[in-house]
Amino acid sequence: MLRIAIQKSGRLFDDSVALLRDAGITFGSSPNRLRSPATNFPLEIIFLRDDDIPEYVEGGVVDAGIVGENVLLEKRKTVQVLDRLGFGACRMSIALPKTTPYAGVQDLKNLRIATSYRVILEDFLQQKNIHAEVHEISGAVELTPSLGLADAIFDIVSTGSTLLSNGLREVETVLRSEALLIAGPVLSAEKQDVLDRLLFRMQANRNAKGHRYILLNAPNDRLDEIVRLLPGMKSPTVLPLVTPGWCSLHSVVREEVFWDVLEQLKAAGAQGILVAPIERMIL
Ligand code: PRT
Ligand code: ZN
Repeated sequence: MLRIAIQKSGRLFDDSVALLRDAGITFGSSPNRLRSPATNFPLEIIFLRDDDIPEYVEGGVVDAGIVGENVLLEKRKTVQVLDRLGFGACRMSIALPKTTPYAGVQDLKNLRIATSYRVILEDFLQQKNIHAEVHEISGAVELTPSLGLADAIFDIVSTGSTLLSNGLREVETVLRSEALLIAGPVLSAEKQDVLDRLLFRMQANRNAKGHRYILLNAPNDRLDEIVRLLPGMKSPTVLPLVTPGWCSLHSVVREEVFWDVLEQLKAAGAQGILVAPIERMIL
């Protein structure tokens, strides 16, 4: 039985639950639950505040967890990062009041910077050899300059609208973050096996999302050219059509290029092109 911690509520909750459910795992996730055993997989889901997850994973209270990279870096815990999950994307930036001039990091010298992420900020300042006064506060960091409590802030930014509505502008991006799957430094063989099965399922889903299934009819004399456009997983499947001189071709195409490939296929004489989503894909 593997124990995995996910955020109890907040920005990572929905995507974390969806990630596990898409991997075929069934469990309850009602808001007042603290733990929930999966009914069809040797997994127990523990619901925690995101700030606690790195420590619980490091200490072996849970075996794995889903947490923002920003939180992991701030907590400085020793864990394995097994996967980058592609959700919870944000950046951590230094922002100044719109009216404060800024020419480069040197302008941060001796400023009072408010943040909930002291460790990450201090690392950055040290790396740049800048002395500034770091004020650690637990919330509403963006209000501190207008209250006269700080000259600058260091905080999470995603759309930037919070900064904008507080009269602030982003001047340095220190970190780009997304949700990570982490695990303890040492796991038993049995737990590692469950984790590998989970990773396999997550990978199959991710591959499927990044690809489309494509079917088309091709004139035999243009087949080589069309096959070159569609390398597929190994090579495309080609089947003869009843109509002489034509065949049907099945393949997969990468999501990010599929419109370009479609245009090229049309130009190469392909007809009756069908593109379908893929549910799972194992390479
Ligand atoms: O209760 P718990 O401690 O578990 O949750 P929390 O309140 O500490 O965290 P939560 O749920 O707000 O965020 C969890 C994680 O989501 C963070 O650690 C990040 O990894 C990630 N994430 C992604 C974000 C954002 N985007 C984000 N925009 N976390 C916070 N924000 C804040 C940001 O600070 C700003 O104040 O959202 C506000 C809006 O951002 P803009 O730029 O879109 O206006
Ligand atoms: Zn938190």
